[in-house]
Amino acid sequence: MSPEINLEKAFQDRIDKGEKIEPKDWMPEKYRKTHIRQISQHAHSEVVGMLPEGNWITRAPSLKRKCALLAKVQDEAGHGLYLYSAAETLGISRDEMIEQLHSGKAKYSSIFNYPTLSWADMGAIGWLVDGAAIINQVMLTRTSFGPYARAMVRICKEESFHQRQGYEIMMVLASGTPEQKEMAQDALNRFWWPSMMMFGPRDEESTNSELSMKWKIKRKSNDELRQQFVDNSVPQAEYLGLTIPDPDLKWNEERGHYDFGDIDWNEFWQVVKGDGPCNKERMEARQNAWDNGKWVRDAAMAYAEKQSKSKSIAV
Ligand code: FAQ
Repeated sequence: MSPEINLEKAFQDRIDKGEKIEPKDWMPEKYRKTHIRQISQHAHSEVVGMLPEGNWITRAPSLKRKCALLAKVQDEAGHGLYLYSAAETLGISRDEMIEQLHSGKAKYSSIFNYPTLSWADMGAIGWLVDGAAIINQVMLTRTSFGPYARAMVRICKEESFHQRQGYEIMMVLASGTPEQKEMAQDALNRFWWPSMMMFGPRDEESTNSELSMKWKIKRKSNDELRQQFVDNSVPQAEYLGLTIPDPDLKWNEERGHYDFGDIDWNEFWQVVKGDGPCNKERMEARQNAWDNGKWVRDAAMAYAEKQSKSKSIAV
């Protein structure tokens, strides 16, 4: 057996035993690359995900709502930072990851390319988008790469606060005036299908799943997680007195799950490929933030250099 095959076998044995892989451990090049791809895309999603909600901070209906939304958006920046740091342990720099986002080489979640048209969208995002994110991310707290799994523990706790604040906004609107209830229903109508798409393509079209399952990066498939999301969301919508916009949604006694209608995969791929309602606007906002923040990065670097020079003189 060649030394490379031996290493691969020992690596797979560790994964099968449920051991965590740490940054300095030997790993197949493809495992390293897959993690850089997934973790950096996840980080980009958190950072781009701040934009649709940031849009509503100045227009939140009360001081209490403004504080909660501000805290949520700040948490998302924090999630981006933990995740960029976890990816950096695999030998890629933050600058390279940002460059890949700006050039379109790296993706970010399709969901953040939809506009936020009313205050109810803040409720729908918290309830559905964070709800979908938690289902996917609880699985990731047990992923095989140590720094990613550990980052996900704290992220999941914060996402669960986000989900509750969103659902509470929906509860208040859904039990408010007829106009408020209508706003809540409209937000559900617009965010339901894009939230279903967050889990990625159907299993048979998920190109990365086979290896990711073998390496326990993913522990449940895209379709399994999507089903879990539907099963969780239906009673929540019923409690709100709102209707999920899917005429084919019905309980299947035999499967013990809800059946649901077809997802528009053409729309999904169009959005992923850069042609969704807000892709251009989102990338412009990120590029501008990067350009306008250059003086801050330069000043921080100059300060760090000055500090290290004065330390070396003192020694
Ligand atoms: N959007 O082979 P698969 C959040 C791509 S965080 C865009 O199944 P994989 C918090 C995929 O990259 C939300 N692209 O891929 C928050 C691949 O292309 P590639 C983000 C997508 O990686 C809430 C191709 O399709 N969460 O919401 C999408 O095995 C509120 C084939 O797909 C994460 O990133 C999509 N929806 O499974 C923030 C979690 N789906 O890369 C603010 C970590 C698939 O080969 C406000 N990521 N693609 O060129 C994951 O768990 C996985 O990466 C999946 C996709 C499940 C997203």
